[in-house]
Amino acid sequence: MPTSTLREQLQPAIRQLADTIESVWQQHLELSPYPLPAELGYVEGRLEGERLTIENRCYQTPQFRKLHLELAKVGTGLDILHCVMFPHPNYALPMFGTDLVGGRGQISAAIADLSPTNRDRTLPDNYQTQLQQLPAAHFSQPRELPPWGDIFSGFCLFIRPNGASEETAFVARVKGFLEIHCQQAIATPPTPNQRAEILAGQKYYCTKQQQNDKTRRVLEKAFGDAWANHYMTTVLFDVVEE
Ligand code: BLA
Repeated sequence: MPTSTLREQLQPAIRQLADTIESVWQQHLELSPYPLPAELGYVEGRLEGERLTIENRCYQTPQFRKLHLELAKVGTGLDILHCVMFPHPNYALPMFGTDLVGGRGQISAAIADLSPTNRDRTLPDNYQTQLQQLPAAHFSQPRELPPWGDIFSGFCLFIRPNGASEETAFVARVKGFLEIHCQQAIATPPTPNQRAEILAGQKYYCTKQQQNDKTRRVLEKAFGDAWANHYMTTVLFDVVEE
């Protein structure tokens, strides 16, 4: 996969996480291109006189409808990584999501989770067992989830990393989440009769994520309200009836 020029300009932790996500995907999954509308692959807007650049990478696999990795830069002050893995609705799998937001040498928000989307909103036993076996990591500045954050599991990690060592530890733990998820996904047989429940769970997840005003505000200021809403509901957190 080509390394982008935007990626080279982003904070080291964001570059490390982007490289890690793509290498775990390549190692474990059968990737094919995901057809994103051409005008949404690379987008530029202006935020209060500063340029917002967005670069999207999207794939699909037999188990996943959409793997989305987005890198964004707002002027010189704000770097963003966003990633979500949307399972096909015939696979009873949780949603992997991560967001890293940083500016001026510091990551202010680092969040990652495997979020259950089944009716009772619990992770499958195999996931729980494997997640419990990941090496323990300590972070000095945990952050509190916003009110819409009831979609996240008990394994959700939401911190403000303190320095390079905590950034590295965050990336390592997210790599652990991803490896567990990819291994479980390829070992999970499809369950065609759970489509409605799986789609309802994914819809709930997306509806909650669309309530993130901090993301919405950044997009609105650069591109306007209508474009921001379109982008949040069709690219970042789209719900499909497939
Ligand atoms: C927080 N997301 C944020 C913040 C900004 C963005 C500016 C505030 C940072 C801070 O409080 O320190 C902005 N994030 C973006 C933008 C994009 C983006 C513009 O992805 C895309 C272009 N968000 C996700 C995913 C998760 C997520 C997949 O996209 C979780 C799996 C979570 N982001 C998330 C949470 C917060 C956040 C929980 C904190 C929200 C709050 O404190 O209110």
